[in-house]
Amino acid sequence: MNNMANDFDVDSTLSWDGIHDAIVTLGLERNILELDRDGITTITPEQSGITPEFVETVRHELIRISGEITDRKFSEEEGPNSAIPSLEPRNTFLIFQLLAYRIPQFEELMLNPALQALMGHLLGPERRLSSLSGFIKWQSSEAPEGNRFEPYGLHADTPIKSSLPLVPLMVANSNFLLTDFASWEDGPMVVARGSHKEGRHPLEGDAERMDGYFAPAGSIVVFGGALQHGSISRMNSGMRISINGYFCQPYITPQESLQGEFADVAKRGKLASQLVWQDAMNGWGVHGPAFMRTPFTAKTSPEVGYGILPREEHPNSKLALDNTL
Ligand SMILES: O=C(O)CCC(=O)C(=O)O
Ligand SMILES: [Fe+2]
Repeated sequence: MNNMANDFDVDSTLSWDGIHDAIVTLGLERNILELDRDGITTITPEQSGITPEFVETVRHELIRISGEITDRKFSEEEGPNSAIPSLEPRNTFLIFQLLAYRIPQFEELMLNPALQALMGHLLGPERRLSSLSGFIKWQSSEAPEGNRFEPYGLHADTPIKSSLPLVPLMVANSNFLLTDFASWEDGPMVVARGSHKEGRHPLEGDAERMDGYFAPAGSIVVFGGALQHGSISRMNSGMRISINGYFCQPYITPQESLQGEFADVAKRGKLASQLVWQDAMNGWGVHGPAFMRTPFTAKTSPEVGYGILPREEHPNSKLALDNTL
């Protein structure tokens, strides 16, 4: 990381004033203007402080995981060593969910000061992580047909039918590029610049106004949930790799269930704890909410069967048995 990003306390982005100051301190004014005009912007490695070594380490991790998951050998230059028939001819694309469980470097990425300053601008002080996924593409054996966007159709990331450009937004996304997205053949993301102001999801006819969005490896591309976008098949040999960090408001159901699983990450500070839902007031699993774990006994623990208490032993059993109520 560069010195400015390195010394920056990301917990300062837990207030609107702090977010404002972070944007100025980290020199992100151009990005704010682009988010307003286009709905999308790129954080350069100079702004994020992300080093080429970090990019390389994470890229290798994702290539390794690609092979592990598909039981093949992947290389950056060639993709998989044997075709995956169910994905041919054009869906030569994989998303690995739950990357926070798979690679230790996710913390450094998620807590990057420039990323959190822009996410703060789009989502405000209450933002959380929704999901962290690896996006992998390799060469398609056939070109896309006509104007179709494959393997990833046109959409806006907002999870409900309306994509109202609320302030702050419901969701916002970031793509950390681990390879260069330099030409159409690389299979870049496509975007309708300015469409974040329209408050709707794209229709087939919107394909015509999609531009390719290009940026070099090491960049973090940031866009709000109302932007209409998609991506196209890769026609070059080799791999196209990114990590997509999706953030949301606390009132949105996150894509991944993270609560209670990242106590170690939560120790890194208030923002880290909030992002992994450590303090969440809702969405808990069988162990109960983080703020008040259910005092199960060995007999009643979820491991031996959730809901094991017979109804008549329940403290309110008199009420439960009174069927006149
Ligand atoms: O990178 C892609 O291919 C699509 C990305 C996308 O739609 C997203 O991150 O929301
Ligand atoms: Fe998307």
